[in-house]
Amino acid sequence: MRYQFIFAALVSTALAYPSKRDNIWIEPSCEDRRSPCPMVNTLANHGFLPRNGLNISMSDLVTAFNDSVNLASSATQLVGAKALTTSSTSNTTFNLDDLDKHNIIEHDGSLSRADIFSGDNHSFNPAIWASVAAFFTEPTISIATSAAARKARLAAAAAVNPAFNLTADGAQFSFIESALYQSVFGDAVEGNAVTEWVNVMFREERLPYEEGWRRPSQELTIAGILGLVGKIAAASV
Ligand code: HEM
Ligand SMILES: *[C@@H]1O[C@H](CO)[C@@H](O)[C@H](O)[C@H]1NC(C)=O
Ligand SMILES: *[C@@H]1O[C@H](CO)[C@@H](O)[C@H](O)[C@H]1NC(C)=O
Ligand SMILES: *[C@@H]1O[C@H](CO)[C@@H](O)[C@H](O)[C@H]1NC(C)=O
Ligand SMILES: *[C@@H]1O[C@H](CO)[C@@H](O)[C@H](O)[C@H]1NC(C)=O
Ligand SMILES: CC(=O)N[C@H]1CO[C@H](CO)[C@@H](O)[C@@H]1O
Repeated sequence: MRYQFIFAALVSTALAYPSKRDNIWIEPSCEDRRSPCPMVNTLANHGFLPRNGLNISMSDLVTAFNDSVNLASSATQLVGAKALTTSSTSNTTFNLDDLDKHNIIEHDGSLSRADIFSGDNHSFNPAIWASVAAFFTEPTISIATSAAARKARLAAAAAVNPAFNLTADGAQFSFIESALYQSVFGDAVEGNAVTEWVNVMFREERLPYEEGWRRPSQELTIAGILGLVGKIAAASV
C-alpha cells in the first residue's frame, strides 16, 4: 500500500514536470558561462543547452529552443546566425558569454540589464528589473502594459547614460524580446503573458513548470512574433 502510494506520487510528479529527467533545473556553477539573455540562460540551467555554456552550435540552439519552448527552427536560426558572429574563436560555435558583445544582439535599454556604459551589460540587475516589473500589477501582462514598461525603461536608461545608443537593429531586438516573453508565457497572438511565469524566467532563469507553465502546443513562428512586435510598437507611440 505504502509503496503503491510512493509509486503514484512519483508518477504524478513525472507528469507534472513533462521535461526529460535530464532537463531538471540546476543552478549554474561559477565556471559555467551565461549570457545577457534570460531565456538562453534558462535553457542552459535546464540542460536543453550545454550546462557549461560552451561551444554552442546552430543545431544545439534549434534543438534546444524547439524542445523547450516550441520555437520554430527558422526563428531560432534568424537570431542564432547573429549569435554565431559573436565568437572570436570559431565560426560554427559560440560560448554564452560571447553574447555580451555589444550591438550584435546585446543592446542598450534592456529590461533587466544595465547598459554597457555602466561596465556590466550582462548580469541580471534586480533594481532595473524591479523598475520594469512595477508595471506588471495584474496577473497577466497586456500588450499595452508590455509597451508602457519597455518605453519607460528605455527613457530611464537614456536619462542616466550619456552614451546611450540604441541602434535601429537594437530597437528591433528590444521589441522582439518583449514579443518573445509574451509568446512563450502568454498567447502567440494576444500576449497576456502570465506575470508570475515571466518573473520566474527573469529572476531565477528557470522554466516555471512548478507554477503551471507548459511548453506551448502551437509552434512559435517568425510571423507570429513579428505580429506581436507590431502590436507592441503600435501601443508604444
Ligand atoms: C523563446 C526564445 C527567446 C526568448 C523568450 C528570449 C527572451 C529575451 C528577453 C526577454 C531579452 C531581454 C532581456 C532584457 O531586456 O533584460 C533577451 C535578450 C537577449 N537575447 Fe533572448 N530570447 C530568446 C531567444 C534568444 C536566442 C535564440 C538568442 C541567441 C542565441 C538570444 C539572445 C539574446 C541576447 C544576446 C540578448 C541581450 C539583448 C539585450 O538585452 O541587450 N535570445 N532575450
Ligand atoms: C521538437 O520538439 C518536440 C517535443 O520535444 C519533438 O517531438 C520534435 O521531434 C522536435 N522536432 C525537431 C525538429 O527536433
Ligand atoms: C571564419 O571564417 C572566415 C571566413 O570564411 C575565415 O577567414 C576565418 O579564418 C574563420 N575563423 C575561424 C576561427 O575558423
Ligand atoms: C559586459 O559585461 C560583462 C559582465 O560584467 C563585462 O565583463 C564586460 O566587460 C562588459 N563589456 C563591456 C565592454 O563593458
Ligand atoms: C551607435 O552604435 C552604432 C553601432 O555600434 C555605431 O555605428 C554608431 O556610430 C553609434 N552612434 C553613436 C552616436 O555613438
Ligand atoms: C571542442 C571545442 O570546440 N572546444 C572548445 C570549447 O570552447 C572552449 C572555450 O572557448 C575552447 O577552448 C575549446 O577549444
